[in-house]
Amino acid sequence: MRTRAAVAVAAGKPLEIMEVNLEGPKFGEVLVEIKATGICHTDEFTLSGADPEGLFPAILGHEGAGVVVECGPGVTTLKPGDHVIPLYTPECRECPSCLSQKTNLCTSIRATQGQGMMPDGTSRFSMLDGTPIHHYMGCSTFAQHTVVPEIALAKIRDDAPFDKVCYIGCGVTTGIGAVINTAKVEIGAKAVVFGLGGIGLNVIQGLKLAGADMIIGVDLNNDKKEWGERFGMTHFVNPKEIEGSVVQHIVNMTKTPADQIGGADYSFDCTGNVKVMRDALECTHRGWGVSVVIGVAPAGAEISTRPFQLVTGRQWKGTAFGGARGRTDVPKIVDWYMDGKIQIDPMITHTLSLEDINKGFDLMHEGKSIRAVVVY
Ligand code: NAD
Ligand code: AHE
Ligand code: ZN
Repeated sequence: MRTRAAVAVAAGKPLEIMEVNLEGPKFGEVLVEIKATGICHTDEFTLSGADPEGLFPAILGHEGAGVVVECGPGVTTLKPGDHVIPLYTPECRECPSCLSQKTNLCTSIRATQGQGMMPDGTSRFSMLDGTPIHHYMGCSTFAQHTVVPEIALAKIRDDAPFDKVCYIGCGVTTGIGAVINTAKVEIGAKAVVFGLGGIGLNVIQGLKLAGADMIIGVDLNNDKKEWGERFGMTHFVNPKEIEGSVVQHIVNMTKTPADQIGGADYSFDCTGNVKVMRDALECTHRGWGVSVVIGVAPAGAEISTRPFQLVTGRQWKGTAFGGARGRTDVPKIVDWYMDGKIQIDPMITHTLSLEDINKGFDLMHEGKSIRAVVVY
């Protein structure tokens, strides 16, 4: 069949909207009509050329929601008409990682996914002249139709709006999951969130749900103060507007008469900047501070700190997709949204057509959007 897609033809170039060929689903695969997709900073990271796994041409997009059109042979858990969210972290429930119950990082198809291919090592997408186009993160939601392995689809309820719950395909789950699954934040905690974008605001929302007392947001953009406050941020810091280091500033803010050491119980990097990651670790409390890396950093970037920071009890952790097991957890998060337990609508600041998808990237660069969503 043919479908419309925004194709990343080369690093650093705008996406090109075109008709592409899409082969039907093979064994264990499912053809999905994408109804809506968010634009995440990770799409921009790969499009920019900073992603060591970036491949071109490719159909990017990994934050979608849609409807099953056709199931390939061997598919048993989905049928045409089911509403689904594609998962860049699949859940096969059979690989050593899934069976370990220690991680959400299913390894069953990670190698071919990283090569921009379906599990059999081939692509379903091609240009009209026959040139193969890579899949992206196993999802390729910047196409009106896509093929996704069955194990990488979460079946969701039929009454959830696609243009909102698509955000659960990455940003919402990553932010809230980082708090609940990875950091396991407890009631009364003091936490710091670096970067108040589409992920950071969901970390704030998660911290509020978890019952944190002090939620400090850090961003270079003062417009983000009001955004953070809408979701539960109690204090805002713009590192450009303080005296001295952001680490010392946060340590001072978290001191109490009874605790003159100071430091946050938890911190979260939602910027992808390795200097920020260091600050995020070093502003946590001696003895027990936990810092969670969420941001993804360019090829060649490395994090550093004095080992003393770890010797004295701080822990560095990382999280992908908020530690969520997609097929199990995503339908529950959709229920939380439908039951009013979490907010999504206010964070979707812009709705665009596929033709205008490059405007979504412009809005992100200008710091004007939280999430831009393409509706097909
Ligand atoms: P975004 O562009 O919406 O937000 C980034 C925010 O960080 C902006 O508000 C920006 O002003 C702020 N910022 C930039 N540099 C800063 C600095 N030095 N100090 C303080 N604030 C700074 O991006 P997003 O969609 O929220 O994504 C954030 C990061 O998370 C990206 O690196 C993205 O690739 C990554 N991400 C990771 C996962 C995961 O599973 N680990 C999932 C989704 C996104
Ligand atoms: N290809 C990049 C890695 C990017 C990365 O870490 N991706 C996250 C999801 S970001 C979603 O917006 C992830 O899931 N990582 C786990 C994995 O298996 O990729 C690079 O740096 O090579
Ligand atoms: Zn993402």
